[in-house]
Amino acid sequence: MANRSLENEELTAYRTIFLSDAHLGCHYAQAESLLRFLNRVEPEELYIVGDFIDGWRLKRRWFWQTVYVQILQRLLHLAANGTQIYYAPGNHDEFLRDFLCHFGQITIADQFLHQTADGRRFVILHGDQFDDVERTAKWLSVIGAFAYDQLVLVNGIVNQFRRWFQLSDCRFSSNVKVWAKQAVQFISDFEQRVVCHAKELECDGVICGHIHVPRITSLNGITYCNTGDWVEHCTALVELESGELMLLDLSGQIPALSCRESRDHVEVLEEPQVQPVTQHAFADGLMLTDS
Ligand SMILES: [Mn+2]
Repeated sequence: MANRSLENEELTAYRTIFLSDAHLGCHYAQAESLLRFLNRVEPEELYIVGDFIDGWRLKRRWFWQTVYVQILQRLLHLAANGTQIYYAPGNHDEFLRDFLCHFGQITIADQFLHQTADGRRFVILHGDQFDDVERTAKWLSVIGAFAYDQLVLVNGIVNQFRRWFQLSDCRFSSNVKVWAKQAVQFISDFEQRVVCHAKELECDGVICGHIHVPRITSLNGITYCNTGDWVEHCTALVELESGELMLLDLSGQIPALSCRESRDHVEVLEEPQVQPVTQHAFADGLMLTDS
């Protein structure tokens, strides 16, 4: 299947949009692409699934661009026009975990429950809570984040050379992660843990971010969705009016366009189950949303 970019295509009306790991404040954040995407959508609900702002980076060296302000302005504009915005902070923007609140159209909570139009219940959270390295050896995670940044930098330089020779870009930093056997084991453990969490909450699925590996699949009968990121990929998970979930690739760099068009990367979701409508309520740090 040929790669297609959504850059210049008309985007359909989405009921809900889920995105994560924009890492604003990091030099490699693809903030312009994110702004272009946000300018073209007006969902009923927008979930920001953590690591939207890179507090670790900003603490080391303040790096703030006009485009970040434009992104925040666009989010406020969406909220003013009726979009409900739900923000589940991640490890890089964990400072927001001290500000769990609900004001107007914007809610910040550790995790949310979302019900799709076809009645399935999903737990929404960043996912670092289920990353063993993050929980037990944070220093290792900080070194890992630094090494990752360097890898993205080298990858950018290599791609610059490749473009001179009219070769397509390669995604070296993702590949290094995927080639390493331990990394594969890490991703699989992570996915199993978040899926267990969804099962414990009697949800049909989980939507998370954190590991920068965009994916929709079914694991042990639970739908696992990872929104990807806006550093290496430009991906967002969207819910259509029917309740169907799709992974969008806004860069055209990976062949994951939609459920129907690339089964290799994104699987079609199974038959929906009808669930009772949940109410807005806080319960043990879990925010329930009523749609
Ligand atoms: Mn993270």
